[in-house]
Amino acid sequence: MKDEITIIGTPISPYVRKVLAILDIKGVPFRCHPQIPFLGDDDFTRISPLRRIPVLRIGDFTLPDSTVIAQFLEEKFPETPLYPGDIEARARARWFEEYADDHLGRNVLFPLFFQRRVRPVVLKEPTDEAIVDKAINEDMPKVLDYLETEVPDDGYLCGTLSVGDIAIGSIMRNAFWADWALDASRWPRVAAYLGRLYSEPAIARLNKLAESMLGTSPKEHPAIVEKYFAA
Ligand SMILES: N[C@@H](CCC(=O)N[C@@H](CS)C(=O)NCC(=O)O)C(=O)O
Repeated sequence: MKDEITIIGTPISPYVRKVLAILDIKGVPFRCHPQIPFLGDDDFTRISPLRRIPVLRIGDFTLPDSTVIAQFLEEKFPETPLYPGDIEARARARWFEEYADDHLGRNVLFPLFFQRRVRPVVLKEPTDEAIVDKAINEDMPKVLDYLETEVPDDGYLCGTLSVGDIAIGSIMRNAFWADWALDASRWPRVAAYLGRLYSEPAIARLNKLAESMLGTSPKEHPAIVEKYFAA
């Protein structure tokens, strides 16, 4: 179909789940082609010059980058907004999105999930334990100390659920999948906040899908994803 939305990228990626969650919360139908970036062909390079996922495709129109896609989806489907109406809250939501995608991407996702799951499973390379240790013992505590001061007792970072929460929750989830555990006695507000986020139906569904794909062969992924969204 001409107007059908396809998200290219495996739901195991937090950046992909971010845009899938946005589509699901907004009630927009979509398909997902579970591309693994490291296995992309020339066509993938054409639509994603940095060879990263996600990429959105609607007919001949393609758009890379989760933040750019999120803003496009907000403008195209303004119902159920995920950027707050208040200008300051909206700016803060963008800050948390940027903080997650950039800082947590470099200091949480890359050193933990990439080292412990992608390198040994996809790239057949050994995990660099020094990188993992630094992330767990130095960088992650700083992230959690910061978030502990920012998250509210109830609700979300900028009032209602926003793109900032979705971005943070997505990347933190991949840390759990890299056998990292959150010390809830040291960071109780973050633990409660993530618990609320992961109970959001769209986020819970996508996390379940990604969990069912972990440890399976990339060859099986299209069938797993197809079956999941058909159900
Ligand atoms: N800023 C990009 C980051 C996307 C990103 O880094 N995706 C990872 C997968 S989790 C990727 O494609 N990595 C492949 C690579 O860097 O070669 C976005 O928000 O979409």
